[in-house]
Amino acid sequence: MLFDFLQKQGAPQELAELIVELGRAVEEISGTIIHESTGKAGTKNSFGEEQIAMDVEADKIMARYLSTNPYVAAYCSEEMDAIGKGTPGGIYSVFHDPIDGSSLFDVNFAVGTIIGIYEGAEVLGRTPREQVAALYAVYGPRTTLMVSVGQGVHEFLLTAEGWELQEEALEMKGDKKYFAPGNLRATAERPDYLELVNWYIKEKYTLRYSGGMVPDVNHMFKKGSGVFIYPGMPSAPEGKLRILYECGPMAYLMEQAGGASSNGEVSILDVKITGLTQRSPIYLGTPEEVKRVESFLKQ
Ligand code: FDP
Repeated sequence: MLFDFLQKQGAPQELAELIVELGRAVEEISGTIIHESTGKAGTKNSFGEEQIAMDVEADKIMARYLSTNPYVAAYCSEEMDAIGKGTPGGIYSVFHDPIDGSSLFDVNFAVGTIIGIYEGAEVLGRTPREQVAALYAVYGPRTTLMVSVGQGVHEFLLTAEGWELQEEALEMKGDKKYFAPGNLRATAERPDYLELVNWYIKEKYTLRYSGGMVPDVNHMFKKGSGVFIYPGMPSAPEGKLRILYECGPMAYLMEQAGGASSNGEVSILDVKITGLTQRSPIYLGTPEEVKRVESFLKQ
């Protein structure tokens, strides 16, 4: 089902096969999440952040699929210190966050996996616009997969029979007033962000913020409306979210659905990738909402 759909979307056979494999990895992560301990792993990732057991476990599952896939030339994740080598002759590089929203795992909120795929083994000096596909999985009461190979954004549901198409060609065209203000602490350092948040309150926007980028942005895709913001602040100008593992794939999907992405100046898809650990402020949503954030956040 997933393979045929991707081929109909124009994905080359190798890419479609790779995404089907990633779908299997997601299925395995989904099964593991249900039984995995919610505790800490006692280790830190390349960003110095404490890892939970599921970060380590999901990263291992992804590495097992990626290191043996004949189409993968290179891969890396938020949890890895260096690029992993794939198979000689591989054609794609894959960047992923195996569990996004780790801090929500122990309280049993939804978490996700985010994946961006590029052609070639080298990604530095390029831009997220060069991704040939992006996907994310949401592990909520159900497991869903949002995928794009450059022909719109489509949602699949994990069923007992495998991935079933749930919704085709999602579009960010609605005008419902949803806002998801990440890094709200920044309002203490940024009067412009405080002003924006107050504007949303005054205009009777509905808050939809769980603290997990994947479910929070997924809410916007499913409603076709809204805006997700994770700005920088003087003490952390680039914010927290990473270009390769989080911002790039989510921006690719957002723009594929007719939405917009921004780092405050340009589309996230046009930011030059200078390092594996590069971070960026990010705004995602309908074009109108992203424009509004850009006009408020000028600092
Ligand atoms: P987490 O640290 O729990 O993995 O990727 C980082 C992230 O989650 C995003 O999913 C989420 O949007 C963001 O952090 C929330 O950060 P704040 O608590 O700083 O708002």
